[in-house]
Amino acid sequence: MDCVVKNGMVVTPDGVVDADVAIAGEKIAAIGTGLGADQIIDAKGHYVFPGFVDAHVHLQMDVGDITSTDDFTSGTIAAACGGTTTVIDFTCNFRGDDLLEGTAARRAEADPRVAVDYTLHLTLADASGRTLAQLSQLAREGYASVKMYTTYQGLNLSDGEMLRLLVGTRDCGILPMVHTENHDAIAYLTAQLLRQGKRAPRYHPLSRPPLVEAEAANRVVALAQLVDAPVYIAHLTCRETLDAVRSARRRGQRIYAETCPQYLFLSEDDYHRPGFEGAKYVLSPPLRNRANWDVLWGALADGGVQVVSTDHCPWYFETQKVRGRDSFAQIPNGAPGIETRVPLLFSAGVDGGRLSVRQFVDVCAANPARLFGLYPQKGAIAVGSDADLVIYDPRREVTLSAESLHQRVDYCPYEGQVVRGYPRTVLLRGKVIVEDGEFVGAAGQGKFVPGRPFSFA
Ligand code: DUC
Ligand code: ZN
Ligand code: ZN
Repeated sequence: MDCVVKNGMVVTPDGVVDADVAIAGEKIAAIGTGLGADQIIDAKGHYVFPGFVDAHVHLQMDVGDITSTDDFTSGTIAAACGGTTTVIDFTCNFRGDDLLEGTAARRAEADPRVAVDYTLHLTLADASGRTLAQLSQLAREGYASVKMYTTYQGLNLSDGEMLRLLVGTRDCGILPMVHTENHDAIAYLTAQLLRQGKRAPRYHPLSRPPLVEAEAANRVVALAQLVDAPVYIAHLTCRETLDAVRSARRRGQRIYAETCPQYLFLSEDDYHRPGFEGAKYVLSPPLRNRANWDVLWGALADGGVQVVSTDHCPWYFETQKVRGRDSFAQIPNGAPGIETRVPLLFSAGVDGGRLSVRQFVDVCAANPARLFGLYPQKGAIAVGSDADLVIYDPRREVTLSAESLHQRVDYCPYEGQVVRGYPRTVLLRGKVIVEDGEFVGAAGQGKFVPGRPFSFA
């Protein structure tokens, strides 16, 4: 054994056990008591969690002439400090682009820079014969998921394209993640608001109300039912979309869903902050009313929603968000969250009594790993799994603040919020990469992790 994490409360797939976790090379070699090795890490009084998996991040993503502020190094260092050891980003090709080229380009950006392990959702922006053929080639090379959009110029798919792609992904054993908002409805509502002179950030949510999201989700779910394809609904925000997911599942459809911390902790009230500050919260789908918080927490507890990921997509408030001073429609969409997801979910979820420790690990690690073909290499503390471990102090109190976080951006949406519980030590494939909350690893140490075809029961 190279290393033993001793005396922690180890969260295994079978429950929480007081045990040691022994590591040989990059893998977990044994879980038991009285284990020894040259290197001992004391975890007494701490949880030992599997490294957390963030299934939805946008690092160094170009939008027009600006790029989201965290690159593959800064963003994955922030992820690591927050307990996340695997992230799933996206290829950045648009309609008509060559998917193989897009994938190779994104790999070239990420491979030398990542500080944690990662994989990519393939963005399917058209349903051409070439795209479908390239999809099946890439599926054989270990890409286990795709992203499809019902909105955004250059990305939004028609219903016919969606159907063909649902068949293509189904036949490759690939789980499609779908951004569901009705493109034409957003365009109509936005134009109407701007015509009425309603240009401030607080009008952003009115341009994309819950029905805009739920209509697209219902439509995608119906298309998936027509061709018996599984679907994963990205960033579900509200009761209306949850109803679509729940009724599909009652019909026997394989429909999965994620939500994000912003929809559990923030609300449309944040758009009414003084001055232009509401722009910090302009992301899509938008924040909803507070009544949805309990709806979403309930769905995480009862399995209605399987995953909490971040949609991390930070923009500088001072230089980038301000582009939308004259129109909410020009504010770059997105907010930071890659570093704060796990502490927020543990604090309000486990410490706050809304989730069991096991449910917390399921939604933040095990379920995303299962759905995207990485389990049990990722998302589990089990013999043979990668030795990605988070030694977590359940009592440490931290005040979240842009100043102390590692995310490369000039604000924190949760500024001043106190969380109880925080990662102390983080291991990636057996190596300590975070110690006492500070990153001690290296850029480029992360690896691309090939996924296996979809088989979630
Ligand atoms: N919405 C998206 O759809 N993508 C990136 C960030 C955001 O807010
Ligand atoms: Zn999206
Ligand atoms: Zn996104």
